Amino acid sequence: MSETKIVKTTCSTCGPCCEVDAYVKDGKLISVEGARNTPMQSGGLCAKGVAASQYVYNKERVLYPMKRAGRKGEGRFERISWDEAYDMIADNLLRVRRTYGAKSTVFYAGYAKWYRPALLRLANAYGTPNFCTESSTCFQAAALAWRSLYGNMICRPDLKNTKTLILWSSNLYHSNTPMSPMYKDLKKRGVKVIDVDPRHTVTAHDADIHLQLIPGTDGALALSMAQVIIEEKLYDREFVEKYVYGFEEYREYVQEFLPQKAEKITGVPAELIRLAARTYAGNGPAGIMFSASPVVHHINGVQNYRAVFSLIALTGNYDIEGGNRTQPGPFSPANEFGRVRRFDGEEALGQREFPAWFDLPCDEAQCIRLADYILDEKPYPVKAVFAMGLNHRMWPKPERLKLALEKLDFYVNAELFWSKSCDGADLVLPACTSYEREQVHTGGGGRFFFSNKAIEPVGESKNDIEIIMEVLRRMKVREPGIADEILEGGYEAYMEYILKPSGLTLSELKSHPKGMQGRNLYQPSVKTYEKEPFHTPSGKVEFKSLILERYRDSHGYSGLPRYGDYREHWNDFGIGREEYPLILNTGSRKPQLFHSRLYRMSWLGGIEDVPLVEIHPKDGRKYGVADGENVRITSPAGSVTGIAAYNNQGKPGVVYIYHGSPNGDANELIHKDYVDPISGFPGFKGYFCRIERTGQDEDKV
Ligand SMILES: Nc1nc2c(c(=O)[nH]1)N[C@H]1C(S)=C(S)[C@@H](COP(=O)(O)OP(=O)(O)OC[C@H]3O[C@@H](n4cnc5c(=O)[nH]c(N)nc54)[C@H](O)[C@@H]3O)O[C@H]1N2
Ligand SMILES: Nc1nc2c(c(=O)[nH]1)N[C@H]1C(S)=C(S)[C@@H](COP(=O)(O)OP(=O)(O)OC[C@H]3O[C@@H](n4cnc5c(=O)[nH]c(N)nc54)[C@H](O)[C@@H]3O)O[C@H]1N2
Ligand code: SF4
Ligand SMILES: [Mo]
Repeated sequence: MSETKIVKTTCSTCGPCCEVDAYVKDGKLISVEGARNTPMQSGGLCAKGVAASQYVYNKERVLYPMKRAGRKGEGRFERISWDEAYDMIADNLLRVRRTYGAKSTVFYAGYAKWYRPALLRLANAYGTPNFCTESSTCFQAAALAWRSLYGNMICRPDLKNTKTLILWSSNLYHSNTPMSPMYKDLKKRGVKVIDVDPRHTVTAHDADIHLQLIPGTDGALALSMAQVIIEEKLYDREFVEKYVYGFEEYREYVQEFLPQKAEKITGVPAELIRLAARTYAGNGPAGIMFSASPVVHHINGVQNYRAVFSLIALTGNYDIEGGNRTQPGPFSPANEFGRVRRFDGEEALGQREFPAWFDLPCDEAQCIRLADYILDEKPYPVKAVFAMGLNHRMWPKPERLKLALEKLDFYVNAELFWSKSCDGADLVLPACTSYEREQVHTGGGGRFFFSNKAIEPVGESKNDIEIIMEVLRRMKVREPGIADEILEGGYEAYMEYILKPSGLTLSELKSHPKGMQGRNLYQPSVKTYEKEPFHTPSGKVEFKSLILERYRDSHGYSGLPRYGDYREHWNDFGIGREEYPLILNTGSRKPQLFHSRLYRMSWLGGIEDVPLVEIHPKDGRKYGVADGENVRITSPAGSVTGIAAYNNQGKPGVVYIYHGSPNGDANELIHKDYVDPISGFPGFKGYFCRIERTGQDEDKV
């Protein structure tokens, strides 16, 4: 019998890549705990992380390269060797490139971030502008809103020095558990917290002021706060005069949002709007924490966030200690690595519909309409998709995308699990988890650490970057022009490459389980704008965006952060509002779920094996639905069944459902064209529905 050994490694079941101690016996992962004796780790772990063994040894893991053996979509596959798989990929991708041009191939990455720079390199070497990721629904719209104002990367709040913090839609106890100790520290330090959230969440519970707005009315709330701040002369006149473009028009526009009027739109009492405005502007320095998704999961999401982000410059909280600061560089060269999309003047997917996405600029294409591009062959044919972690459940009307993928000439998906998105593929490749590979990580503040391989890869699964590297090599043999020095060097050399700017070597890092401090490339600084102009067309913070103005006539964009209420726009989408009286909000995070991927784990997914339809008890009574009853939710785009769960965290009038369930996907309820015209992000959190009993409750007992 062998001893149980503890391996220092990382969990990457979701985003943060937490350091963990893996307990391994006889080559098997027994259990996982939060890392001990490691900076910033407490030994604790979130619910998803604790369930690691169910993740790694899940019966749905893809074990071998599998080639389609039946009709497309039929789901019959046969095992082949890696060698055959690589040849098949190289031959087919090159065939599509020769026949239709490189842009007809999409390289796609789902929500796993670590291999993206390498995949982008592969896309660049191949020559397609269509490198796409899950960011077609996440983060990029917030980044776009920010860049339209400030011209740089989103500036995060300086939590160490802030006196007031607005959490503008961020339920970090559920969505970012590793941040919760920070939140507790803020409270201990006496920082005033304002939480903007339609639900009284655990995070809202700890806030000093909770602005419980109707989903998607964030823009009206922010404009109203601006109105108070300007009216009461709480704004930073000097900063505004020197550095802001479009202030006069903005000042005039915000007059339309007196708190009494904003109360009617947002549902937030006028007095609370005033209090929040005075606290944010008067108890500085103050920061705003943004989220990658809820505000921009609305059809006016970009403008709503523009209105929110304007408050930072208005109050002079931009790039000062305790405000929202330009990053001193996270010192993570791994992030910088390869992050430039090669364009060569080729039209990328999404460029016609969402031109600001590209002007602002973004390093990937916008693939929210991927199903349309494949089915309509417009603006040009899309014939191949090389995907790593493509899950069709991310998109609105996922079944439509699933069918579209079956129409492709060639579709490969590298996956941990056999998801329904694999059924339509020509080839499915087994990828491994973080427990089965080595990886160099860049932590905060220039700290690097090495994640060991805790166990051998399950089945014949491989590390995604090694797969990418071999695909490149096989293409190069056939087509020598397809080359990339870094990808050709092998995975060890790749890790060395990432480390290079830090001055550390891989062998040093491997022998320091607690990690090491690398050379600091960037010095923190404040008020960078005193030294260089803003990277916007005017060189100033653009309350009126000149890039958005470019598309006023062609796309109807407005340079000002104009508030458009989705509840007034239902007509544009052919929706009869009386038939769908409730607002539908899908995907607010739950601690035990992560999009579509964790339902298959009984410890986690078992809590919700069919979708829970969270409804306020008042609405339950109004629509004749009891707690626990089987219900049908119907929207103008579709219908899904689930179980009614009374919940009074939100206000009456809104129904909340988590997405991605194999037993009723809320995304089937969202119309494919219900998107923000600027970003292309779907209105996941502000659509319309009705609820009714299915009358099938007897079946349950
Ligand atoms: N209704 C609604 N829809 C939403 C949202 C919402 O709030 N509401 N949120 C949106 C947002 S913000 C996001 S980010 C997206 C996320 O959407 P997705 O990125 O599709 O997220 P997942 O469902 O986790 O699917 C990712 C797939 O990658 C696989 N995978 C995980 N790790 C690896 C790996 O290391 N290698 C490989 N090859 N595969 C891996 C997983 O098994 C999974 O099948 O969903 C969006 N969709
Ligand atoms: N456990 C878990 N953690 C996750 C994920 C997961 O799937 N599961 N997904 C990860 C990903 S991809 C992302 S993008 C992040 C998202 O991280 P968060 O944004 O923190 O997560 P959410 O729960 O989607 O949204 C936060 C809060 O926004 C509120 N909200 C909903 N609609 C609106 C609105 O219109 N306006 C405002 N102001 N608030 C609104 C919700 O009530 C919720 O409490 O979470 C990440 N972390
Ligand atoms: S938050 Fe939880 S699931 Fe996500 S990486 Fe950390 S431990 Fe793993
Ligand atoms: Mo996301």
